[in-house]
Amino acid sequence: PPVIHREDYRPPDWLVPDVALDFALDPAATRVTARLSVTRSGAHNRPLRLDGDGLTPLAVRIDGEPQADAWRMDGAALMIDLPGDAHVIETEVEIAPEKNSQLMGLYASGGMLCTQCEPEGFRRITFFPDRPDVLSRYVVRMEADKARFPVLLSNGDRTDGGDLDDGRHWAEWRDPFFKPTYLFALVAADLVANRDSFATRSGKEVELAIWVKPEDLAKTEHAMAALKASMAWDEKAYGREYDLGEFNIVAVADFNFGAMENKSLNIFNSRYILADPDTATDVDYDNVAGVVAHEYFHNWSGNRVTCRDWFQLSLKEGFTVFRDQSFSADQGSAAVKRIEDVRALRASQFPEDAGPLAHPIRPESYMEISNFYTATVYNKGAEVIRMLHTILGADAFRKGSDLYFDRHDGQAATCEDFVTAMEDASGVDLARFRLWYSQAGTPRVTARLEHEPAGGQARLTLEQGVPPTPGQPSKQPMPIPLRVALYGEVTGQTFGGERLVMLEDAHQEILFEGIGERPVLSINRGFSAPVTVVADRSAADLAFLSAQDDDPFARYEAMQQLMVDTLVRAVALGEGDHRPVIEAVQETLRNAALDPAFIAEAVLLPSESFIGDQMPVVDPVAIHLAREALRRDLGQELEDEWRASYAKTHANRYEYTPPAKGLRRLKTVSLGYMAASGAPDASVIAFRQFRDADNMTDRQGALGTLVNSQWAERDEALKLFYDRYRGNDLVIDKWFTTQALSTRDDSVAAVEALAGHGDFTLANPNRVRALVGAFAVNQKGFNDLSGRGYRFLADMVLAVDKLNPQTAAKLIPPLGRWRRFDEARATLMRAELARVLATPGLSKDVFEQASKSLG
Ligand code: HT7
Ligand code: ZN
Repeated sequence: PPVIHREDYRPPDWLVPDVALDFALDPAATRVTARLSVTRSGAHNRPLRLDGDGLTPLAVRIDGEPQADAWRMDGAALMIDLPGDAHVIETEVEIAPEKNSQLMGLYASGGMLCTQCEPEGFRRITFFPDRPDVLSRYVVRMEADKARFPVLLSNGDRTDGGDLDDGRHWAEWRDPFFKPTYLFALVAADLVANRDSFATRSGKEVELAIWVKPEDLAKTEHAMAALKASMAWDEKAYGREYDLGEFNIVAVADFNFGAMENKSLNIFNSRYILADPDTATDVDYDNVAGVVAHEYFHNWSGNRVTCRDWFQLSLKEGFTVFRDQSFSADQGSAAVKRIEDVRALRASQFPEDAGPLAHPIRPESYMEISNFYTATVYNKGAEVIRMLHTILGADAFRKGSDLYFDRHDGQAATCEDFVTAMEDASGVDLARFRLWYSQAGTPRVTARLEHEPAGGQARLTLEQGVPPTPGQPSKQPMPIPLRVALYGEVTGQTFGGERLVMLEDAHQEILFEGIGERPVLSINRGFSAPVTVVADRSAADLAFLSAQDDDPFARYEAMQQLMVDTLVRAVALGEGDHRPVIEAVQETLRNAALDPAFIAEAVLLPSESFIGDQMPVVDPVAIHLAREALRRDLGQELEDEWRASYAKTHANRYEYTPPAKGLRRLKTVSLGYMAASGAPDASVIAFRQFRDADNMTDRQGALGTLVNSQWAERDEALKLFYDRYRGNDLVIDKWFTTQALSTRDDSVAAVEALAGHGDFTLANPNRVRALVGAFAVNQKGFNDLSGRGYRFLADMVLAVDKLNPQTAAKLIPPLGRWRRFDEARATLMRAELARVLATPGLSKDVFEQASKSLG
């Protein structure tokens, strides 16, 4: 497949200021008539190129005249030579939504018809210049069978509609805002709405509606509350008001991603809309609010100001993730939210940055853009925006975002435009900061602190290096903002509080004066930069920080580092000294001043995959054994504390509030340690929590512990869970995932068997991710030396690719980690990648990921 390069960008030859679309909707055969007003842009005589994908033109008219030979096909695109500078082009095509298993373009899901156009799905609906820098005003007319599809929605406001003969009806929608194709949406369905309204700060009333199946209506309250909170937050935090009279959200069961920010008609994967206490965990509730906020915030960061080309994806995604993270931090514990976000970054983005698929947040090339909706573009992109916020300060950052929105409203902009606006508004030179957009790889910062007691000085020596990544063998030093504090080891006080150190060079020294006692280094507080810090601090210093640091993230980080150091040593030597970790965890558990939600995060051991990331060669079995041994010792040595903590958190009636969530989290974490201790009554306690739970957080928490065990109650719990929720797809997804993540020795066999279960289907991306995606992060099961895990994944990639290439391609990265493993596993993984690549008829999505992964 051809490779597209960022440097080859050329502005469009033809613009399409206005478009009228007419849909005669039918799942088997939908007729699409498109009327495009096109205008030549610049002085050239190049033809009009209308992208298409799988379309055959049934009619082409130019200025009302049918044309037989004034056009030609160039591959899948329709090319028309036009004499004048402005014309009206009409095309007609027929598409079959019910045969669309890729879920891109117009497709059928659960009896409804809906669209997904980002990034290049619009060309599967009609011929059009399908690129984000062609902005148009849309008028959409659609007609459909009224009984099957009583609800007809599109972007903007509904302007007209009525009944037709033969039981059909029609509706017309107009969107006054110029938008690119990827923000177009249409829904025809039999749904009901949770309706509400929101008064903007300038007094405009916005009608809100969340459309779902009738049986799901009661599960939309949380999403509606989140939507209204997001609308208010964007006004307050960024001065951004909503701009239309309607805002619709539709929940869909089959969806390739989390949700889509189509102008005023957001379409959501139903897992990010539906929530009630019986079926959704606290994490699900948080995700619903976060994704609702994310899509709503795109109305400004993405829609009003969009992207010039897909290389600029992080312009809207990185910024919008930063905005949704800030929103969520404001809704509950900011400290816990930061810990969760950093954990997610380390779980998905750091490995990406260290592997064969590494790319800068603004990539330089791609074969298939869908492969670049990555943790790097989204999450590292958000960290880059966060660093700007840290470097400029909140006020200058806000001036910069105001300038960016004002300057580029209605335009398709670039990452460069964003940085320039920040620079212009703040007066801060960001020339070198731009390296964060062009260089891939996670910078590694080493820090050494030396104390000269006689002179009362401390010297902090910092060095940075960015590892080589594909296509970038050597890198320049980047500006890295590090929030730093020095603590007196005896007094427990900081010397002068926190300071922001800008590490600009490869090597830098910072002198601290007035340091009268041995200082302990607290660095990268709040995770101020997305880097790996190697600070060579003793176990005693880390324990001290885990108990004393006044920055909650730094406190958490110190505990994690202590645990990682202990585990890495244990893997290398076969045994380790668990005492320092046990004492530090005990101190945290006993600290009544701490938020239970924070305690629950702080006492959790790092994941097996994160431990592996710290080692030259990953040994999944040794890591699992070392981690389990530490879990067991923590469980046994602190048994009284876990029991006390469980008892304290147990007797709680369900409510969805930050304190109640924290107690639930600590309860299940305590249960896990009680089980790890081998306490004979742990199975009874776990089963009781499972059986008596009045909410899904407690039920699933207990099920996770049961599923990892050899207890007799395990199978009974799985059966009870399945029987209770049979038919509820989102909960049955949890049933699959919990088993896919099991740490038992039989997990590969269990997952293979589950792929043959009657409820497993390759057609639904949520189900594929729930079983196959989850299993691929199960370090022990997936990396089974038999190679069965790798074979299973490759088989699934090939099977899913026939239906849905985007979903198939997303399953590949775990196989690309072969360089990190021993020779035997690496050989097995490479063989599976080679087998995938040798398969005829591969999609370009899978080809790109598999070929890059094989290297
Ligand atoms: N901007 C949206 C991206 C998206 C997407 C990308 C590829 C394939 C399907 C997709 N559905 C939605 C989601 C977001 O970031 O808000
Ligand atoms: Zn987004």
